[in-house]
Amino acid sequence: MAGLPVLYSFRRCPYAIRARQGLRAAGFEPGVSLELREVDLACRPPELLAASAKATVPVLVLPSGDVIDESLAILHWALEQRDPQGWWAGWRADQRATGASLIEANDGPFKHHLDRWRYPERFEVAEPARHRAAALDILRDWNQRLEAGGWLLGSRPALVDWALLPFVRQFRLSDPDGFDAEPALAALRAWLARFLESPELAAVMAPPWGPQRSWPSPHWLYHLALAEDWNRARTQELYPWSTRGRRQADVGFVHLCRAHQIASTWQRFYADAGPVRLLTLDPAALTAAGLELREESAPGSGELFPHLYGGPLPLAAVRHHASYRPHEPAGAVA
Ligand SMILES: N[C@@H](CCC(=O)N[C@@H](CS)C(=O)NCC(=O)O)C(=O)O
Repeated sequence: MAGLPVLYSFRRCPYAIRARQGLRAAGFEPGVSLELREVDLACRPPELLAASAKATVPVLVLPSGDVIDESLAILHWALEQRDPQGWWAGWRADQRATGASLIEANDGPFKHHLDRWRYPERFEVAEPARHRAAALDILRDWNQRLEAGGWLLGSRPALVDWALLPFVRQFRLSDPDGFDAEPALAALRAWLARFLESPELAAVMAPPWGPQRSWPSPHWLYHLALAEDWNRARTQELYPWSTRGRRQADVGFVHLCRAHQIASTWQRFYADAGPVRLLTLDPAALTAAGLELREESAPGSGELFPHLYGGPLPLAAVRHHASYRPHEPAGAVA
């Protein structure tokens, strides 16, 4: 997929949803005119860190090498390419300015209060209800605007609607019953309900826009493990396996693979196994632990695979572990 814009995204992130919606509206299609790389924020790929020092999602890397690492700027870039639904085109300067100030209120105070209400421990907030009340004040203001035409700037959706809706969705998801019972929000609820049922949202939450699994980086190494072996290893602080049913002490090395070899390795050795975990390994941590990586051919495959020599797999080099299935379940909107 060389030569395509690359979008680093995180399925549930409202900023990333915003960017995906804009790119989709502009006619981009993952796997065709854009490469989408789903990111696990607990284990960001080195390619994302190299593109953007702040490494938040979304980040768009253009074929020219230019990097856009703000969701709003990605939205604007997308609509500059094509804007068939008039999210930006056709609005007057004063309407655009109103939209910009609403986005400022969303990305600033509304998100601030939303986060502190949702995650009081993380933000060391003593009275989360105060933050919910402050966010509701902002929602009531938006509700008034929506009463006239059903959309923030009038009777059809504009960029500002798509920019704010993922955040209002997040607010409702935090306490759906409380949100649904809130007085003076009827127009806003109708606006959000249309969004929640829209093909626009469904499309960006399901593959290929919203994959369930993270993008495997060619800079990392991988190891498939039976979930029961991995769980035991974590309690015993030792993973003694080389591959399924064979110990490192007997084989002499640990079988690893690269990003493009994960699915075929699973197919060959784990297809009939129970739950399997995919371990993501940092090669630098392996060599820092005094171990040696050798590229060796695997009998029957005609391919070179990385083999780890010098001891069992060090748990400290495992950057991430997640359940692995080669085929993704259908993406639910959650
Ligand atoms: N201003 C940024 C905010 C993006 C953002 O904060 N994304 C979150 C995920 S929802 C993130 O990457 N958080 C990780 C971090 O802040 O390190 C934008 O609009 O793109």
